[in-house]
Amino acid sequence: MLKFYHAPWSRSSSVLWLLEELGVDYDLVEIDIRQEGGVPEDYRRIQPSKKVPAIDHDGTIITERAAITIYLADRFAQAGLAPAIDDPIRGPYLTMLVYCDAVFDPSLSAQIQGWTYQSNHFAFGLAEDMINYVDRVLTERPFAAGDRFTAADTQLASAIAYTMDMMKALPERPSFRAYLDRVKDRPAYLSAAAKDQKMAMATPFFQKQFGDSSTTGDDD
Ligand SMILES: N[C@@H](CCC(=O)N[C@@H](CS)C(=O)NCC(=O)O)C(=O)O
Repeated sequence: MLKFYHAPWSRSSSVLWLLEELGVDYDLVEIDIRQEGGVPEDYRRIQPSKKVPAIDHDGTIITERAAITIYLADRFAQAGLAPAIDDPIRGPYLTMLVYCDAVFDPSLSAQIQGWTYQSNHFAFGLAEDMINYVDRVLTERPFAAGDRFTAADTQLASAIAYTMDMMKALPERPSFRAYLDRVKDRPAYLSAAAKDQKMAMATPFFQKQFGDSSTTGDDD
């Protein structure tokens, strides 16, 4: 049995997309990370920092989004989203997949927080270097690892879509836009997005957010 611990519109949304791509059965356990008072303490036995995503596959718990993505793509290899060990794109695949959480996410978060530092102060380096590197990668090849869609794209495209389109933190670059255009009509992407939206709109946090804004709109 595969249990997936998830919160809509969060970093675990890339894993939801991956699960849809893989076409496997899973039980979704929703963790309301935005609830008042925080995530209940008993979730810590699944994820040590009480974060999503996490999975429990036949009793084995796996945490950390990159590890979960590698695990699922390899374990359900019939979907063809994990380049084989001897595939020439296995190296770029692992690099980009891990890069998303080890460099993209923390360096951009540091920039959003307004941190001032030098590249050698932190393992993830500078956001500016990350942005130029991802731009170069996506100018040189159509997908994260090479010429075909892999599980690394569920990570990279989710990261770009969220930070460029929703947060407006990642600068718009033609390579980023063209890349999102290449993945946005995938049936698994669309079905994951629809599931996520439905779940998000059923959470008190987003109901309050969107409810409040529509009330404001009525008053105008
Ligand atoms: N290192 C974790 C980070 C996951 C993470 O940051 N998850 C966020 C969702 S966007 C979370 O659960 N936040 C809830 C909290 O910090 O209380 C991973 O890669 O899986």
